[in-house]
Amino acid sequence: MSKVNVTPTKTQEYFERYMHGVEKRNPGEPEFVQAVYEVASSIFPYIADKPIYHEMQILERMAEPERTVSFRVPWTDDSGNIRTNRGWRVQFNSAIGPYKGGLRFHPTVNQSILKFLGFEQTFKNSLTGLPMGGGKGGSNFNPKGKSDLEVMRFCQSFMTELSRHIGEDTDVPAGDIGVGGREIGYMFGQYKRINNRFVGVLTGKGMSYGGSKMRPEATGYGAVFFVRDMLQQAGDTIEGKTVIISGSGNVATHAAEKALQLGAKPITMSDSSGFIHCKDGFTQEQIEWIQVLKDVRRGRISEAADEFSNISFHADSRPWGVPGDIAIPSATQNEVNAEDAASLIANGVKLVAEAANMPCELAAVQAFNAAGVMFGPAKAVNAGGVGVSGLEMSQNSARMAWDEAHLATLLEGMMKTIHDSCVQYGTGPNGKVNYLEGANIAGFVRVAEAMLSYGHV
Ligand code: NDP
Ligand code: 2IT
Repeated sequence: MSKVNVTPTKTQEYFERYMHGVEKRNPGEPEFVQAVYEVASSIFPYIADKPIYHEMQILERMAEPERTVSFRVPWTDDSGNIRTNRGWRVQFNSAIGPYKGGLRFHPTVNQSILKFLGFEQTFKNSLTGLPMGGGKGGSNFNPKGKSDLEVMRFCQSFMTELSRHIGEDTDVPAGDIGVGGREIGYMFGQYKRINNRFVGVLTGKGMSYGGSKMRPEATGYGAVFFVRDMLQQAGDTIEGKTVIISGSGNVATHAAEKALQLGAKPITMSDSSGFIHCKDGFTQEQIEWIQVLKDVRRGRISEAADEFSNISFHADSRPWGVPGDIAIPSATQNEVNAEDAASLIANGVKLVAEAANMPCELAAVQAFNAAGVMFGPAKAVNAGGVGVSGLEMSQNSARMAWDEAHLATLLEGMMKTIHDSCVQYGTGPNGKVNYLEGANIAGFVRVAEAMLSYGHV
């Protein structure tokens, strides 16, 4: 074991050397390098006076997945053609519990994106306080335009291969982009059939077969609870604030719903074809209509403007040019760039909360910080989803189903605890909270302690 004598002045040099190594070992994986950069830039200053972390190579080990499997997923389309996709599971870190994290089905999925998501998931899951390691998986399969039967055949083939790598105490996948209740149902059914065991191997299941109340709502609701807690910490309130949301899937629609319930005014949503704007603020009826449009009818967001006269559609653009108090990006990674950030800042945005994973490019985050805009990082803001997944695992192990009111209380409490951990680790000498640093450090500490206990593994 090499002895390293670290002084704060050496921190930048160590950080740069570390990032150089990460880039060299992960060629062609810009999203993964971006995620490591963001975490490591908070952790290096934190461990500058804690040489044990350097001696034990904790950050070096954290940036290497414990295991990555990739596999062929053959399936037959409705015309009888054999199609081939690629599937992956990145089992990133199991220091504090079984690998846990979603599955994404989207044509852009590749190893870099799944590694960034698995890396982030490790720290996010740690923040929840529950015993869950980090993992992520998925496929470059595009569910758009596929029939239900095609999606079923794909999910069954995907699970036939994935099933040998997962288990209720080993690795517990869930949903993410392109994977919702329908896909989880097909995959759980196939796992059960192959293994002849009814266990909590997936979360986000339907209520009739082991799903948890509040799991569908958890990510979006949790994100808005976190926003409310950030505002409260700053002596402000969410009531009356206009909220700009991107995306129109599970996370976005539930964020809009909770914002409305807490007295705020959600005014935009989007999909990959453009965004919709409702100056009056979406009503509950409109939000539910959009949920059915996207999750059941699988239509385009422009249809909302055809249906409601107070909603306008803006093709091929994102909502960041619309004035508002709070922005909650809830679609995908790198959907807010420096230019978008400049426009949000010019329009007077007070708070940006990442409900999607890494939706803000680094330059955008830096711009928000420089402008004094409060910034809530994804691993804290969207942790309610995996948090309630953890509670679904507990209920499955105990063969119990808790009621909705109990789970709603647990979710709200969990978000407050995560908020307070960010405050504990992220408050600077000026009394201002840097939530990005706070979340990174608080998430890191627990995983690092466990890794130190295990020795050189
Ligand atoms: P959904 O599949 O339910 O919805 C995704 C939404 O984002 C859709 O409106 C989709 O539009 C849009 N979108 C996806 N990719 C792109 C893209 N490349 N460009 C523009 N728009 C895009 O996914 P979720 O709501 O579950 O996930 C949204 C984000 O939240 C992701 O970053 C995910 O990782 C994160 N997240 C999800 C959690 C969960 O519990 N589901 C938990 C924590 C984080 P379209 O329909 O046109 O494709
Ligand atoms: O990014 C995420 O936290 C998720 N997609 C949810 C993961 C989970 O296991 O519920």
